[in-house]
Amino acid sequence: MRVGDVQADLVIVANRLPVDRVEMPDGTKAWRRSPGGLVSALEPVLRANDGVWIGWPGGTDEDLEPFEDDGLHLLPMTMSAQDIEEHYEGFSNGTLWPLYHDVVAKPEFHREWWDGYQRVNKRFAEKCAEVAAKGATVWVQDYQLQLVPQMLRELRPDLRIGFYLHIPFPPAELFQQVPWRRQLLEGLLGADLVGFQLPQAAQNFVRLVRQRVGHKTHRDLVYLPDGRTVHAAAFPISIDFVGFDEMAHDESINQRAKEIRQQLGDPKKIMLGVDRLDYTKGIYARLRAFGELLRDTKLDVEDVIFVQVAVPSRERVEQYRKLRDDIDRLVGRLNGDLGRIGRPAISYLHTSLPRAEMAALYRAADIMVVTPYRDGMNLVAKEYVACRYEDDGALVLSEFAGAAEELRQAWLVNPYDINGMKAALLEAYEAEPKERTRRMKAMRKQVATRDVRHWADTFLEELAAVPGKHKKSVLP
Ligand code: GDG
Repeated sequence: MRVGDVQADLVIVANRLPVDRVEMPDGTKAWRRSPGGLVSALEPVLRANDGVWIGWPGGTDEDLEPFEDDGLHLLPMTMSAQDIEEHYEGFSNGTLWPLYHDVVAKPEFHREWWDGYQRVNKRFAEKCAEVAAKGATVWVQDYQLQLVPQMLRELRPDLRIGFYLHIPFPPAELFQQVPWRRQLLEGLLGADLVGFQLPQAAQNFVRLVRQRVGHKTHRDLVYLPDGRTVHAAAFPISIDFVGFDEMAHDESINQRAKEIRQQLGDPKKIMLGVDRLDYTKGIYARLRAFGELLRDTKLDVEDVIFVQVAVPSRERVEQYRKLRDDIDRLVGRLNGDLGRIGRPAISYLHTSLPRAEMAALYRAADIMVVTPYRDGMNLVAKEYVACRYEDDGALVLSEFAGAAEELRQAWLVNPYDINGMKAALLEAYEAEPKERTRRMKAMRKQVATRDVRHWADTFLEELAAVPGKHKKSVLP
């Protein structure tokens, strides 16, 4: 297939391409693969079907030709500064993101943002309509593109369209706030299959469609007046378990894990948090809980250190800048009040790390602390589990992360309950090795069987089963 005049049988549409545009030291531009789980899950399917991935490569106003990267056909979408401000930073991350995460922060509603959201969704839908072969399968990803399914169906009724939401779908009481709630629901109803992380989210969606759009529904099916049915169901996303397990066994990674422990001053125990610096992730409350355990002398800086990696994220959005300042101040205060020479309470890194370094940290950490206020799934929790091939280590996990539905043997906490979090951190810290092993074994079994391949396969199988003219399966 030549990418210039593509007619693809499988099209992935996502806000971002699986590669980033980076500037080399000599000023030239190059592509760097973003090593996400989504990419490794979709790569085999994309290859087997000679598929195309449509998305924004980062940067503004750069018109780029379709190109091939390591056998993947990529189709970059151009975004202007205004598109980014209104569609991406505005409606996607200033309105939908906080609203869909239980209004942890206050969502803002601006009509210009909505205009930008519609405009960008339309462009993605048009591009997709151009490149999809007759009867092709299209898989639209995430909250930035909720209008694409309907826009695309209007242009190309022959396509089989799936949509997957990576973040939570809120209860009706919250969703109702959006002035454009009906348009969003109708946008999603353009798909044949709408996938969510959890069954509760699929139920929220079907209930809202019944109440707000007035369509007939039965369990997880929506009946449209034109005779089409839309299926809403849960497909919990996961990770490349084998890939992480292999990386965790790597000699150099284990060597690096030992070195990290030494560099931290050989503490008895290392606690670890790894998150995008996002207000949904509960970083502030978690560090406070840890600080109080030190202050109450339940823990001692001679024995334990908390390593927090906060990956820079959405830095142009005001709420994210404020969060960064708040956490900077808290870490400074805790280290100032509770640390000793060469023994800080918290080792704080505001940076993104190479994958190998992440794996080494997972290997080094005795207790992984994942305490979001709300999270669609949380892959970090699953990655930690996948790296603990000796069945040791403890996971402290928020009840409000999608992952808590599967990782029942974690020390589950309510992140709003600081005392509860303190108790769970302490329990995980003091747990007998036998108890940790029992829990970790069960969790590893879960993640090993329900990996990201399973996620992609079940979604695409279900999509292929939707009644219609197109009978061909897209699985390799
Ligand atoms: C959204 C939903 C849902 C993190 N720091 C570095 C790094 N990472 C990688 C992790 C992990 C991924 O980024 C983060 O995924 P999460 O699931 O934890 O969180 P979100 O970014 O909020 O993802 C979430 C997910 O979509 C998938 O559907 O689970 O609920 O919010 O894979 O390893 N990777 C590298 N360096 C870092 O510093 N290389």
